[in-house]
Amino acid sequence: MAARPAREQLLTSARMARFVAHGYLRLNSVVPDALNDQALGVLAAGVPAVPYGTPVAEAFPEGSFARSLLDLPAIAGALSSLVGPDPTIDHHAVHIRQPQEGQAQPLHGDAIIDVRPDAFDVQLMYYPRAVTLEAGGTLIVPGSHLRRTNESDTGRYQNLLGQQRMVCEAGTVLILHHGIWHSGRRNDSGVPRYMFKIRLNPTVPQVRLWNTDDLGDPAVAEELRTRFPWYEQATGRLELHNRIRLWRALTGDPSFDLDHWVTRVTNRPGRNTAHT
Ligand SMILES: O=C(O)CCC(=O)C(=O)O
Repeated sequence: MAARPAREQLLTSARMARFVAHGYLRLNSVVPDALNDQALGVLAAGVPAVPYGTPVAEAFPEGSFARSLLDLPAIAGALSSLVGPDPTIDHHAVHIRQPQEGQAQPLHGDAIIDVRPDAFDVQLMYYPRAVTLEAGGTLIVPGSHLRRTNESDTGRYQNLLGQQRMVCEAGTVLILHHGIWHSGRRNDSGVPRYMFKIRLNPTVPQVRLWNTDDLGDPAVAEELRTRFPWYEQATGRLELHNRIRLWRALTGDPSFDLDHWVTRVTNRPGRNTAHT
């Protein structure tokens, strides 16, 4: 990728904590019109596949549409904060939902059960045209990303409280934790819905890659405590536990906690609990 983004383009700790709680980050209208206009032709023609693990610079050479997209400062800053300086391509795909196509995807996560407690991939979803409620925007379930499910086994769930339908202006980008439950909805509008997805794998430990100046800000813990309306009373607490564990990994601070959730259940006197 391009040179390391300027510090002011990196995410703050509060925004990282928000990503850890919500499982996504939304960047409204960050792609300029000229690139959005170019996108339609590029996406309609198809973007050639690359093998798993291809470095971004090799997959998308300087001057290519996809590279220009990833090098936009707001996008480069967010990606660098989440997956580090030189991610590789897992895969990418153009998703065009045709007008009146009559079907939606079932709810799914883009992985079989993924047991990594201290690493994650991100999926960038880019919408070059405005997406209306009727136009088959991506549905996401905030806060679902750390619940370990097996790909499309969530497909039988419908209309979870707090789910979000992607309605956005042209040039909007979502950056998702790979585990988040999502699906492409039915396009009932009269225009195609375009989306370009790129999944990126980190190549460095995801530790303090963002702007950590505000790490001690109370806003961090506040973000991490977010509860979502679809959470169960008890199992919802497990999500706090999962987030604390991820935050420990991301900050390299094995003592971080919220109200002793993890401290309590890892208290095994006399044993090394550094990695629990
Ligand atoms: O088309 C969409 O909005 C979602 C596509 C999708 O679910 C995926 O790429 O995994």
